[in-house]
Amino acid sequence: MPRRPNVPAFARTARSLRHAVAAILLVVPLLVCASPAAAQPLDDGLIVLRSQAASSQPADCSDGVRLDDGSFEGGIYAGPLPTKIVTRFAVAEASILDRVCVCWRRGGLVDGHSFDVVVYDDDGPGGEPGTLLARESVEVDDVPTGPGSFYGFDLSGLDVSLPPGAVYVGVDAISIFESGLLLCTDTNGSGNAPILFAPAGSSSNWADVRSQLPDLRALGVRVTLEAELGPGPGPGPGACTPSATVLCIDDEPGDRRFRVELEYENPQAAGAAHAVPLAGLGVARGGLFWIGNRNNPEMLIKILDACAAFDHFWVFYAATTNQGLVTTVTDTRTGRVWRRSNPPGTAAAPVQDTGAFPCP
Ligand SMILES: [Ca+2]
Repeated sequence: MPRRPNVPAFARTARSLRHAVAAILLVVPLLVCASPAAAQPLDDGLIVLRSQAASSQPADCSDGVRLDDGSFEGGIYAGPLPTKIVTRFAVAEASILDRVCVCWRRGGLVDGHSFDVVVYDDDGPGGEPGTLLARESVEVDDVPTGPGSFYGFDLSGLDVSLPPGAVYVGVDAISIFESGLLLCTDTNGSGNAPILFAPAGSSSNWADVRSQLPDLRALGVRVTLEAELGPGPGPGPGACTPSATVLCIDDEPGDRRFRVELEYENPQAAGAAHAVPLAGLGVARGGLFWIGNRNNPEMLIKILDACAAFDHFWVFYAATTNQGLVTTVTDTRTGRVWRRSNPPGTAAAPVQDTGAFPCP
C-alpha cells in the first residue's frame, strides 16, 4: 500500500496563484525533451517556506539534512519517459534512515500522484548510485496550486541501514504526462551535490542533470537520519556460547542473550541439530538449523523484541519437516526456558508465541 505523508507543510508566496498560471504556460512548450529522458527547469520566482505548526516530525525534514537554501525558485519535470532523479547526501556515520521529505509543486490540473522514494548506496561505477537500499511506494494528493509543498514520509519502519560515506535519495518516477507535478528546485543556493537522473526502471544509465541545467543547485529532497546504535555492552555473565549446535541470538547488539537449541528424532537417528547463525549476513534476530544435510535447512527461528508495545519477547519459528523436534530457548539473563515440541512423523506447525519471555 502506498504510504501517505505525515503532516504536510505548506510553502506559499503572495504571488503563488499568478505564478502557478505562469508555470502551466511555461511547462507546456517545453514538453519535447531529449531522449531517453530529459529534465527541464521552471523558473518563476522565490518561494518562501512557511511550515505548519511545530511537530516532532516536521513534514519538511527541517530537522534533517538538506542541500537547499530553504527557498525553491523552480520545479523540474521529465519527459517523454518517466524518469527517476536523485541527489547525493553525505553520511558521516552509520545511520538509520528515518524520513524522506519531498517538495512538490503543481504544474497543471492534476493535484496528486503516486511515486516511489528511492535510496541508493554510492557504490555504483564512479561513485554513481549502485545498490538499491530502499524503495517505498508513497502518494501525495491535494497538492495546492502555487509554489510548492513538502510532504514527509516516515520510512523508519523499513529499518534501512545507511553505510558511512554517501547515499543517493530521490524519486522514481517523475513524468509531466502522468502527474503534472513538478519536483521543487533550488537554483540560487550554494548546494553542489551531484544530481543524477535515469530512465525509470533502469538500474544504470545515470546522467548528470547539470549537464542540461547548470543553474540547478539542489532538489526539494531532504532526509532525516538517526545514528545507528554502536556495539552493545557485550555478552553478559552466563551469555550464550555459540557452537555447532547452539544458536545465539542477541537482544542488544553483541550480548548473546538467547540460547537456542534443537533436538530431533527420526526413524534413522536422533540428536542435536546444527545451528546456522545469520548475523554475518546482517540478520541478527534469527537463525537456521539443519539436520543430517547442511544443504537442507529444516528450521528458521527468530526472537523479536516486542517489549515496547507488548512487554514480551516473541519467539517464532517455522520448520519444514515432519521429524520429531524439541526446541529450547533460554534467556540467559533470567534463566527462563521456553520449549516447544513436535511429535515424530507429524508435519511441524508454525509457532508464533507472543508471550515467550517477559521483558526486560
Ligand atoms: Ca533558493
